[in-house]
Amino acid sequence: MDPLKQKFIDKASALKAEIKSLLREHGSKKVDEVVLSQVFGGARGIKMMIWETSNLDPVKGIRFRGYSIPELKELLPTRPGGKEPLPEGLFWLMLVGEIPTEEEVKWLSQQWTNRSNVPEHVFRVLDSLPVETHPMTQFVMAISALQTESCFARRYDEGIHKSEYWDPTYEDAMNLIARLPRIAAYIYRRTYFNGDHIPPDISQDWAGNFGHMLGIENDEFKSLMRLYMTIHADHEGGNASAHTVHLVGSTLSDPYLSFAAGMGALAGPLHGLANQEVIKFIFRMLDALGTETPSKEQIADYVQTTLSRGQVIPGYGHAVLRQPDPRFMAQKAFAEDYLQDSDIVQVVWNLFEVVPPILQSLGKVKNPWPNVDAHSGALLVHYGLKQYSYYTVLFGVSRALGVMAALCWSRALGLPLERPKSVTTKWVKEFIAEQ
Ligand code: FAM
Repeated sequence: MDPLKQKFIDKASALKAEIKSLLREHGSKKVDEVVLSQVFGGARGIKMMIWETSNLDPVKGIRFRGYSIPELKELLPTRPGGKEPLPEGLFWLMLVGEIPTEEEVKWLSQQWTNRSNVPEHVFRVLDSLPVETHPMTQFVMAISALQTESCFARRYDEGIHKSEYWDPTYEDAMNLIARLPRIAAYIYRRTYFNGDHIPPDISQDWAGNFGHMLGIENDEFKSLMRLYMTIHADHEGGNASAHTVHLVGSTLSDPYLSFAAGMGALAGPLHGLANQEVIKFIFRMLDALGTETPSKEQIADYVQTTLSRGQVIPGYGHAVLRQPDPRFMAQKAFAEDYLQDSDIVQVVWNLFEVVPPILQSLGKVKNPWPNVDAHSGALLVHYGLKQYSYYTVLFGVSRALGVMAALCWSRALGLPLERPKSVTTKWVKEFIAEQ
């Protein structure tokens, strides 16, 4: 058995036994109380699932297995001489809870290279779609087409014992992650470059090779891709894409179909599509103002006009966070290191000053601060990746790392079918009347 798989099942078996005795002793302890406004309000804050790979603190932001993004930048292996962490290292950490060595990360990079072959029929499915099909639609369809390769579906069909579900889930997770950059790059090149595809360079790491296949041969851009793929990977379990993968996976739908479903959730403008919406918002603002370098006053006016039209300011606000998103701050730090002089980055920084007080003044926005999506587009534009309809695909490739690691845990821990309770408003009225 491969060393990561062995490590994973050793850890998961130990935790499974621990959970069993924990539930035997404390299973009836109350962990939460639900009020009516939460039932009508998108289930905000209700503790209702297990997600081992990361945890989101409203003030401190995301912690991957307890580590903050600045800590990961210190601790995770990088390319020789590089500054940004390799996403391979984050996957290892999320899967087994340990910071990997350089050797272990090298091994994982090689594994993903070995597993990266995408069957021809997936490209044929993509090529049959109109080229103007939204890249996220193409992404979902390609992942669904790839489901023919699912080890889980095949083993289930053959009658696998439920104690072994984790094994083909791990295989599918590793194979899917390995194949995603090729699929995502294919979508980019067919949509915007007339199908002028770039073959993989197997000497590169996972994110570096992705950058190469996109066609942006720039070391700084590849560093950005390593950072981008690391910080977008996981945001605990309740966000829409992660929760969808978790829910669909709980039916024992295989990892490919579960991930495709999650990508449908990521494609919503209140979630992952916000990264395209932010840059669209910025481009439209610059267009409307007739300048690349608007003043803070001009930006403030434009923001107010947007709000008065009943539209949200994309990239701002969050269902859980109550401080500037550390993922925004990590990208800001990258921009401070590499591209201080970029006009579009300056616009993002001016928005960071202007938007929060305006949102605060509305009196209803719980978090006026920027989230991860407020910064990413400006960095991509700087390096020439200006086709913003594509941005959510990048987010999706990264998100696979977290949700696939978490899915391995769900199957190894034997988590059951998820099935919360819904009620009707009639039930609510009767409930109130009985109080
Ligand atoms: N601009 C204008 N209004 C906003 C706002 C924003 N950026 N963020 C929140 N609000 C409004 C919100 O629409 C709601 O108004 P109504 O009561 O009139 O419906 C009110 O403030 C209270 O909302 P909340 O409790 O503060 O936020 P929610 O938890 O309901 O929603 C978000 C959270 C993320 C959906 C919301 O802040 C939003 O729409 N932001 C813009 C879209 C965005 O950037 N999404 C990306 C989130 C990201 F981190 C990700 O998933 N990738």
